[in-house]
Amino acid sequence: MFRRRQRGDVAPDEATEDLGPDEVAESDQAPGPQGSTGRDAVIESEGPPPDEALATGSDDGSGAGGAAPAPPEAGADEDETPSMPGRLGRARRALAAPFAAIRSRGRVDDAVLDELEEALILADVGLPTTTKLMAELRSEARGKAPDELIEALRTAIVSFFAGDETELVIGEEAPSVWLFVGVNGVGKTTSIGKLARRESDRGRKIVIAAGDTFRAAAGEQLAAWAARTGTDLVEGADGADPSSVVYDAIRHAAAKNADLVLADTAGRLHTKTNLMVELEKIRRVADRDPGHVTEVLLVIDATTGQNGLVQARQFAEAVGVTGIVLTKLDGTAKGGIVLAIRADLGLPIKLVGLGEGEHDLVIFDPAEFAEALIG
Ligand SMILES: Nc1nc2c(ncn2[C@@H]2O[C@H](COP(=O)(O)OP(=O)(O)OP(=O)(O)O)[C@@H](O)[C@H]2O)c(=O)[nH]1
Ligand SMILES: [Mg+2]
Repeated sequence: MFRRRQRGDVAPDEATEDLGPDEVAESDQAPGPQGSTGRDAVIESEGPPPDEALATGSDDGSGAGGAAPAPPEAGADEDETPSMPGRLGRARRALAAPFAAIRSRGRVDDAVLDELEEALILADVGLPTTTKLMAELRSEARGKAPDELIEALRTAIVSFFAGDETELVIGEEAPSVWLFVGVNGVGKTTSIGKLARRESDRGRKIVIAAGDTFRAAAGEQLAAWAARTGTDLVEGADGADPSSVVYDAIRHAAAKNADLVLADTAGRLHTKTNLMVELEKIRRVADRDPGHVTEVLLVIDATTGQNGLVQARQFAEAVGVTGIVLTKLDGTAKGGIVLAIRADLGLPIKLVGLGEGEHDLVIFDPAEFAEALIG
Protein backbone atom coordinates (compact mmCIF):
# COMPACT_ATOMS: atom_id res chain seq x y z
CA MET A 1 0.00 0.00 0.00
CA PHE A 2 1.30 3.38 -0.93
CA ARG A 3 2.17 5.59 1.94
CA ARG A 4 2.72 9.24 1.38
CA ARG A 5 6.09 10.52 2.37
CA GLN A 6 6.70 13.52 4.49
CA ARG A 7 8.21 16.60 2.96
CA GLY A 8 11.76 15.82 4.08
CA ASP A 9 11.46 12.41 2.50
CA VAL A 10 9.99 13.39 -0.82
CA ALA A 11 12.53 11.59 -2.89
CA PRO A 12 15.35 13.80 -1.63
CA ASP A 13 17.64 12.63 -4.38
CA GLU A 14 15.16 13.27 -7.13
CA ALA A 15 12.99 16.01 -5.80
CA THR A 16 15.39 18.31 -4.06
CA GLU A 17 18.75 17.77 -5.71
CA ASP A 18 19.81 20.82 -7.67
CA LEU A 19 17.11 22.91 -6.10
CA GLY A 20 17.98 26.55 -5.70
CA PRO A 21 18.90 27.96 -2.29
CA ASP A 22 15.40 29.24 -1.57
CA GLU A 23 13.87 25.89 -2.37
CA VAL A 24 16.26 24.07 -0.07
CA ALA A 25 15.64 26.65 2.62
CA GLU A 26 11.93 26.12 2.22
CA SER A 27 12.17 22.39 2.73
CA ASP A 28 14.13 23.03 5.89
CA GLN A 29 11.52 25.27 7.38
CA ALA A 30 9.77 24.20 10.50
CA PRO A 31 6.39 22.76 9.78
CA GLY A 32 3.40 25.01 10.21
CA PRO A 33 0.26 24.18 12.15
CA GLN A 34 0.44 20.45 12.48
CA GLY A 35 -2.34 18.38 11.04
CA SER A 36 -4.20 21.62 10.62
CA THR A 37 -6.94 20.35 8.38
CA GLY A 38 -7.43 16.75 9.28
CA ARG A 39 -7.77 16.11 5.56
CA ASP A 40 -4.14 15.45 4.87
CA ALA A 41 -4.68 11.91 3.75
CA VAL A 42 -4.40 10.41 0.35
CA ILE A 43 -7.86 9.12 -0.40
CA GLU A 44 -7.69 5.34 -0.51
CA SER A 45 -4.18 5.51 0.85
CA GLU A 46 -2.56 5.87 4.22
CA GLY A 47 -1.95 9.49 5.05
CA PRO A 48 0.98 10.59 7.17
CA PRO A 49 0.50 10.95 10.87
CA PRO A 50 -0.47 14.49 11.87
CA ASP A 51 3.01 15.44 12.95
CA GLU A 52 4.24 14.65 9.47
CA ALA A 53 1.84 17.15 7.93
CA LEU A 54 3.54 19.04 5.20
CA ALA A 55 3.42 22.74 5.76
CA THR A 56 5.77 25.59 5.14
CA GLY A 57 4.00 27.83 7.56
CA SER A 58 3.80 30.49 4.88
CA ASP A 59 1.18 31.47 2.34
CA ASP A 60 -1.58 30.22 4.50
CA GLY A 61 -4.58 30.73 2.33
CA SER A 62 -7.18 30.17 4.98
CA GLY A 63 -9.79 32.80 4.51
CA ALA A 64 -8.79 33.37 0.92
CA GLY A 65 -11.22 32.34 -1.70
CA GLY A 66 -14.22 31.56 0.50
CA ALA A 67 -16.48 28.60 -0.02
CA ALA A 68 -15.62 26.16 -2.74
CA PRO A 69 -18.12 25.83 -5.54
CA ALA A 70 -19.30 22.24 -5.33
CA PRO A 71 -19.52 20.34 -8.58
CA PRO A 72 -23.04 20.70 -9.87
CA GLU A 73 -25.24 17.69 -9.42
CA ALA A 74 -25.77 15.50 -12.41
CA GLY A 75 -28.69 16.82 -14.43
CA ALA A 76 -30.94 15.20 -16.98
CA ASP A 77 -28.60 15.87 -19.89
CA GLU A 78 -25.44 15.12 -17.93
CA ASP A 79 -24.46 12.22 -20.13
CA GLU A 80 -24.46 14.31 -23.23
CA THR A 81 -21.46 16.10 -24.60
CA PRO A 82 -22.59 19.63 -25.40
CA SER A 83 -22.12 21.10 -28.84
CA MET A 84 -20.47 24.45 -29.34
CA PRO A 85 -23.25 25.84 -31.53
CA GLY A 86 -25.74 24.81 -28.83
CA ARG A 87 -23.87 26.49 -26.00
CA LEU A 88 -22.31 29.61 -27.45
CA GLY A 89 -25.46 31.65 -26.94
CA ARG A 90 -24.02 35.07 -26.34
CA ALA A 91 -21.04 34.53 -28.60
CA ARG A 92 -23.40 33.73 -31.41
CA ARG A 93 -25.66 36.69 -30.89
CA ALA A 94 -22.69 39.05 -31.11
CA LEU A 95 -22.44 38.33 -34.82
CA ALA A 96 -25.97 37.28 -35.75
CA ALA A 97 -27.38 40.78 -36.36
CA PRO A 98 -24.45 42.15 -38.39
CA PHE A 99 -24.35 38.95 -40.49
CA ALA A 100 -28.09 39.23 -41.18
CA ALA A 101 -27.54 42.83 -42.29
CA ILE A 102 -24.61 41.83 -44.53
CA ARG A 103 -26.60 38.99 -46.08
CA SER A 104 -29.35 41.44 -47.02
CA ARG A 105 -26.97 43.51 -49.19
CA GLY A 106 -26.81 43.04 -52.95
CA ARG A 107 -23.07 42.72 -53.58
CA VAL A 108 -19.95 42.88 -51.46
CA ASP A 109 -18.47 46.38 -51.73
CA ASP A 110 -16.24 48.45 -49.43
CA ALA A 111 -19.19 49.41 -47.23
CA VAL A 112 -20.10 45.75 -46.66
CA LEU A 113 -16.47 44.87 -45.96
CA ASP A 114 -16.24 47.73 -43.45
CA GLU A 115 -19.41 46.46 -41.77
CA LEU A 116 -17.88 43.01 -41.40
CA GLU A 117 -14.64 44.46 -40.05
CA GLU A 118 -16.51 46.43 -37.41
CA ALA A 119 -18.60 43.40 -36.44
CA LEU A 120 -15.46 41.29 -35.91
CA ILE A 121 -13.87 43.94 -33.71
CA LEU A 122 -17.05 44.27 -31.66
CA ALA A 123 -17.10 40.48 -31.26
CA ASP A 124 -13.70 40.65 -29.49
CA VAL A 125 -11.62 39.23 -32.36
CA GLY A 126 -9.07 42.00 -31.71
CA LEU A 127 -7.57 44.44 -34.17
CA PRO A 128 -4.52 42.48 -35.37
CA THR A 129 -6.50 39.31 -36.17
CA THR A 130 -9.41 41.25 -37.69
CA THR A 131 -6.97 43.12 -39.95
CA LYS A 132 -5.35 39.85 -41.00
CA LEU A 133 -8.65 38.14 -41.77
CA MET A 134 -10.01 41.18 -43.61
CA ALA A 135 -6.90 41.48 -45.80
CA GLU A 136 -7.69 38.05 -47.28
CA LEU A 137 -11.42 38.67 -47.53
CA ARG A 138 -11.16 42.09 -49.16
CA SER A 139 -9.28 40.78 -52.15
CA GLU A 140 -11.24 37.54 -52.36
CA ALA A 141 -14.88 38.56 -51.91
CA ARG A 142 -15.27 42.03 -53.41
CA GLY A 143 -18.05 42.02 -56.02
CA LYS A 144 -19.37 38.61 -54.96
CA ALA A 145 -22.62 37.74 -53.19
CA PRO A 146 -22.66 38.42 -49.40
CA ASP A 147 -23.19 34.73 -48.66
CA GLU A 148 -19.89 34.01 -50.35
CA LEU A 149 -18.20 36.58 -48.11
CA ILE A 150 -19.58 34.86 -45.02
CA GLU A 151 -18.50 31.46 -46.34
CA ALA A 152 -15.02 32.85 -47.06
CA LEU A 153 -14.90 34.09 -43.46
CA ARG A 154 -15.84 30.60 -42.25
CA THR A 155 -12.98 29.10 -44.27
CA ALA A 156 -10.58 31.78 -43.03
CA ILE A 157 -11.54 31.06 -39.41
CA VAL A 158 -11.01 27.32 -39.82
CA SER A 159 -7.65 27.76 -41.52
CA PHE A 160 -6.61 30.26 -38.83
CA PHE A 161 -6.38 27.24 -36.47
CA ALA A 162 -4.89 24.86 -39.04
CA GLY A 163 -2.00 22.78 -37.74
CA ASP A 164 -2.83 23.38 -34.07
CA GLU A 165 -2.39 20.25 -32.00
CA THR A 166 -5.52 19.94 -29.89
CA GLU A 167 -4.95 16.39 -28.68
CA LEU A 168 -3.74 16.21 -25.08
CA VAL A 169 -0.45 14.37 -24.87
CA ILE A 170 0.09 11.21 -22.83
CA GLY A 171 3.74 10.12 -22.70
CA GLU A 172 4.97 6.63 -23.33
CA GLU A 173 6.27 6.37 -19.80
CA ALA A 174 3.67 6.62 -17.05
CA PRO A 175 2.69 8.63 -15.21
CA SER A 176 2.16 11.65 -17.43
CA VAL A 177 1.47 14.89 -15.60
CA TRP A 178 -0.90 17.60 -16.78
CA LEU A 179 -0.38 20.80 -14.83
CA PHE A 180 -3.17 23.39 -14.68
CA VAL A 181 -2.21 27.04 -14.19
CA GLY A 182 -4.06 30.35 -14.36
CA VAL A 183 -5.38 33.21 -12.23
CA ASN A 184 -7.96 32.56 -9.55
CA GLY A 185 -11.52 31.86 -10.52
CA VAL A 186 -10.87 30.98 -14.16
CA GLY A 187 -11.94 27.34 -13.78
CA LYS A 188 -8.78 25.27 -13.14
CA THR A 189 -10.27 23.03 -10.48
CA THR A 190 -13.53 22.55 -12.33
CA SER A 191 -11.68 21.69 -15.54
CA ILE A 192 -9.64 19.08 -13.66
CA GLY A 193 -12.88 17.54 -12.39
CA LYS A 194 -14.32 17.43 -15.88
CA LEU A 195 -11.13 15.95 -17.31
CA ALA A 196 -11.00 13.33 -14.57
CA ARG A 197 -14.42 12.25 -15.80
CA ARG A 198 -13.46 12.35 -19.46
CA GLU A 199 -10.15 10.51 -19.09
CA SER A 200 -11.47 7.86 -16.71
CA ASP A 201 -14.37 7.25 -19.09
CA ARG A 202 -11.69 6.54 -21.70
CA GLY A 203 -10.22 3.86 -19.44
CA ARG A 204 -7.33 5.86 -18.04
CA LYS A 205 -6.34 5.60 -14.43
CA ILE A 206 -6.15 9.07 -12.93
CA VAL A 207 -4.72 10.63 -9.80
CA ILE A 208 -5.58 14.22 -8.88
CA ALA A 209 -2.96 16.32 -7.08
CA ALA A 210 -4.35 19.11 -4.89
CA GLY A 211 -1.48 21.48 -5.61
CA ASP A 212 -3.53 24.54 -4.60
CA THR A 213 -2.58 24.61 -0.95
CA PHE A 214 -3.23 28.35 -0.73
CA ARG A 215 -7.00 28.39 -0.86
CA ALA A 216 -8.52 26.63 2.13
CA ALA A 217 -11.55 25.29 0.24
CA ALA A 218 -9.68 23.99 -2.80
CA GLY A 219 -9.11 20.52 -1.35
CA GLU A 220 -12.78 20.02 -0.54
CA GLN A 221 -13.78 21.11 -4.02
CA LEU A 222 -11.37 18.55 -5.52
CA ALA A 223 -12.41 15.88 -3.04
CA ALA A 224 -15.99 16.26 -4.28
CA TRP A 225 -14.89 15.88 -7.89
CA ALA A 226 -12.60 12.94 -7.02
CA ALA A 227 -15.42 11.14 -5.20
CA ARG A 228 -17.78 11.78 -8.06
CA THR A 229 -15.39 10.49 -10.70
CA GLY A 230 -13.93 7.64 -8.63
CA THR A 231 -10.46 9.14 -8.79
CA ASP A 232 -7.67 9.10 -6.19
CA LEU A 233 -6.82 12.47 -4.68
CA VAL A 234 -3.55 13.38 -3.02
CA GLU A 235 -3.47 16.48 -0.89
CA GLY A 236 -1.39 18.08 1.83
CA ALA A 237 -2.25 20.32 4.73
CA ASP A 238 -3.24 23.92 4.02
CA GLY A 239 -0.15 25.93 3.29
CA ALA A 240 1.87 22.82 2.44
CA ASP A 241 4.55 23.12 -0.19
CA PRO A 242 2.62 22.61 -3.46
CA SER A 243 5.60 20.96 -5.19
CA SER A 244 5.78 18.27 -2.57
CA VAL A 245 2.05 17.60 -2.80
CA VAL A 246 2.31 17.23 -6.58
CA TYR A 247 5.36 15.02 -6.23
CA ASP A 248 3.57 12.85 -3.67
CA ALA A 249 0.71 12.45 -6.11
CA ILE A 250 3.14 11.38 -8.84
CA ARG A 251 4.74 8.79 -6.57
CA HIS A 252 1.29 7.55 -5.64
CA ALA A 253 0.33 7.35 -9.32
CA ALA A 254 3.49 5.38 -10.11
CA ALA A 255 2.83 2.98 -7.23
CA LYS A 256 -0.72 2.41 -8.45
CA ASN A 257 0.24 2.15 -12.11
CA ALA A 258 -1.90 5.15 -12.94
CA ASP A 259 -1.57 6.73 -16.37
CA LEU A 260 -2.06 10.35 -15.53
CA VAL A 261 -1.76 12.93 -12.77
CA LEU A 262 -3.97 16.01 -13.04
CA ALA A 263 -2.29 18.67 -10.92
CA ASP A 264 -4.19 21.69 -9.62
CA THR A 265 -2.31 24.85 -8.66
CA ALA A 266 -3.16 28.05 -6.84
CA GLY A 267 -4.47 31.02 -8.80
CA ARG A 268 -2.77 33.47 -6.52
CA LEU A 269 -0.34 33.71 -3.68
CA HIS A 270 0.62 36.86 -1.89
CA THR A 271 2.27 38.39 -4.90
CA LYS A 272 2.26 37.51 -8.57
CA THR A 273 6.02 37.13 -8.65
CA ASN A 274 5.93 34.43 -6.02
CA LEU A 275 3.25 32.55 -7.88
CA MET A 276 5.32 32.37 -11.03
CA VAL A 277 8.38 31.19 -9.08
CA GLU A 278 6.21 28.60 -7.35
CA LEU A 279 4.76 27.34 -10.62
CA GLU A 280 8.19 27.02 -12.20
CA LYS A 281 9.28 24.97 -9.21
CA ILE A 282 6.19 22.73 -9.37
CA ARG A 283 6.86 22.10 -13.02
CA ARG A 284 10.51 21.27 -12.41
CA VAL A 285 9.77 18.89 -9.54
CA ALA A 286 6.87 17.23 -11.41
CA ASP A 287 9.17 16.47 -14.31
CA ARG A 288 11.51 14.39 -12.17
CA ASP A 289 11.38 10.65 -12.22
CA PRO A 290 8.85 9.02 -12.15
CA GLY A 291 6.83 11.98 -13.46
CA HIS A 292 6.72 13.33 -17.01
CA VAL A 293 5.06 16.68 -17.57
CA THR A 294 3.40 16.32 -20.97
CA GLU A 295 0.96 19.24 -20.73
CA VAL A 296 1.02 22.59 -18.96
CA LEU A 297 -2.47 23.93 -19.54
CA LEU A 298 -3.17 27.61 -19.08
CA VAL A 299 -6.80 28.07 -18.09
CA ILE A 300 -8.38 31.32 -19.27
CA ASP A 301 -11.87 32.63 -18.51
CA ALA A 302 -13.34 33.70 -21.87
CA THR A 303 -15.65 36.20 -20.19
CA THR A 304 -12.69 38.35 -19.10
CA GLY A 305 -12.23 39.27 -22.77
CA GLN A 306 -9.15 41.18 -23.82
CA ASN A 307 -8.28 41.97 -20.17
CA GLY A 308 -7.62 38.32 -19.40
CA LEU A 309 -4.92 38.29 -22.03
CA VAL A 310 -2.52 40.46 -20.07
CA GLN A 311 -2.42 38.04 -17.14
CA ALA A 312 -2.40 35.04 -19.44
CA ARG A 313 0.76 36.33 -21.10
CA GLN A 314 2.62 36.33 -17.77
CA PHE A 315 1.79 32.68 -17.18
CA ALA A 316 2.65 31.69 -20.72
CA GLU A 317 6.08 33.27 -20.36
CA ALA A 318 6.82 31.83 -16.91
CA VAL A 319 5.90 28.17 -17.12
CA GLY A 320 6.23 26.91 -20.66
CA VAL A 321 2.54 26.51 -21.38
CA THR A 322 1.66 23.86 -23.98
CA GLY A 323 -1.97 24.76 -24.57
CA ILE A 324 -5.02 26.76 -23.54
CA VAL A 325 -8.18 25.64 -21.78
CA LEU A 326 -10.74 28.35 -22.52
CA THR A 327 -13.58 28.21 -20.01
CA LYS A 328 -17.04 29.82 -19.74
CA LEU A 329 -17.67 30.15 -23.45
CA ASP A 330 -21.28 29.42 -22.54
CA GLY A 331 -21.39 32.64 -20.54
CA THR A 332 -21.25 36.27 -21.54
CA ALA A 333 -18.10 35.86 -23.64
CA LYS A 334 -18.10 37.11 -27.18
CA GLY A 335 -16.85 34.33 -29.44
CA GLY A 336 -14.16 36.38 -31.14
CA ILE A 337 -12.04 36.12 -28.00
CA VAL A 338 -11.09 32.59 -29.08
CA LEU A 339 -9.29 34.00 -32.13
CA ALA A 340 -7.75 36.86 -30.15
CA ILE A 341 -6.29 34.50 -27.54
CA ARG A 342 -4.92 32.10 -30.14
CA ALA A 343 -3.26 34.96 -32.03
CA ASP A 344 -1.94 36.79 -28.99
CA LEU A 345 -0.43 33.84 -27.13
CA GLY A 346 0.55 31.78 -30.17
CA LEU A 347 -0.61 28.65 -28.32
CA PRO A 348 -3.17 26.05 -29.40
CA ILE A 349 -6.59 26.13 -27.79
CA LYS A 350 -7.01 22.53 -26.69
CA LEU A 351 -10.19 22.47 -24.67
CA VAL A 352 -13.19 24.72 -24.20
CA GLY A 353 -15.52 24.89 -21.21
CA LEU A 354 -19.18 25.09 -22.13
CA GLY A 355 -20.86 24.89 -18.73
CA GLU A 356 -20.44 23.73 -15.16
CA GLY A 357 -21.45 20.08 -15.62
CA GLU A 358 -18.99 17.22 -15.72
CA HIS A 359 -19.33 16.69 -19.47
CA ASP A 360 -19.08 20.38 -20.31
CA LEU A 361 -15.45 20.39 -21.44
CA VAL A 362 -14.80 19.53 -25.06
CA ILE A 363 -11.84 19.30 -27.40
CA PHE A 364 -11.69 22.48 -29.43
CA ASP A 365 -12.90 21.90 -32.99
CA PRO A 366 -12.30 24.87 -35.34
CA ALA A 367 -15.04 23.84 -37.80
CA GLU A 368 -17.58 23.53 -35.01
CA PHE A 369 -16.43 26.83 -33.59
CA ALA A 370 -16.86 28.57 -36.97
CA GLU A 371 -20.30 27.00 -37.23
CA ALA A 372 -21.17 28.27 -33.75
CA LEU A 373 -20.01 31.76 -34.61
CA ILE A 374 -21.42 32.07 -38.10
CA GLY A 375 -24.37 29.68 -38.07
N1 LIG B 1 -20.55 28.59 -16.96
C1 LIG B 1 -19.36 28.06 -16.72
N2 LIG B 1 -18.82 28.11 -15.49
C2 LIG B 1 -17.60 27.55 -15.29
C3 LIG B 1 -16.89 26.91 -16.34
N3 LIG B 1 -15.71 26.47 -15.82
C4 LIG B 1 -15.71 26.82 -14.51
N4 LIG B 1 -16.84 27.46 -14.17
C5 LIG B 1 -17.23 28.02 -12.86
O1 LIG B 1 -16.29 29.02 -12.49
C6 LIG B 1 -16.14 29.07 -11.06
C7 LIG B 1 -14.68 29.02 -10.68
O2 LIG B 1 -14.16 27.78 -11.04
P1 LIG B 1 -12.93 27.08 -10.29
O3 LIG B 1 -12.70 25.79 -10.97
O4 LIG B 1 -13.14 27.05 -8.83
O5 LIG B 1 -11.77 28.11 -10.64
P2 LIG B 1 -10.22 28.03 -10.21
O6 LIG B 1 -9.41 28.51 -11.37
O7 LIG B 1 -9.90 26.71 -9.67
O8 LIG B 1 -10.17 29.15 -9.07
P3 LIG B 1 -9.11 29.27 -7.83
O9 LIG B 1 -9.03 27.95 -7.17
O10 LIG B 1 -9.70 30.35 -6.96
O11 LIG B 1 -7.80 29.71 -8.41
C8 LIG B 1 -16.97 27.90 -10.53
O12 LIG B 1 -18.20 28.38 -10.08
C9 LIG B 1 -17.15 26.99 -11.76
O13 LIG B 1 -18.32 26.21 -11.69
C10 LIG B 1 -17.49 26.89 -17.66
O14 LIG B 1 -16.93 26.38 -18.64
N5 LIG B 1 -18.72 27.46 -17.78
MG1 LIG C 1 -9.15 26.09 -7.89
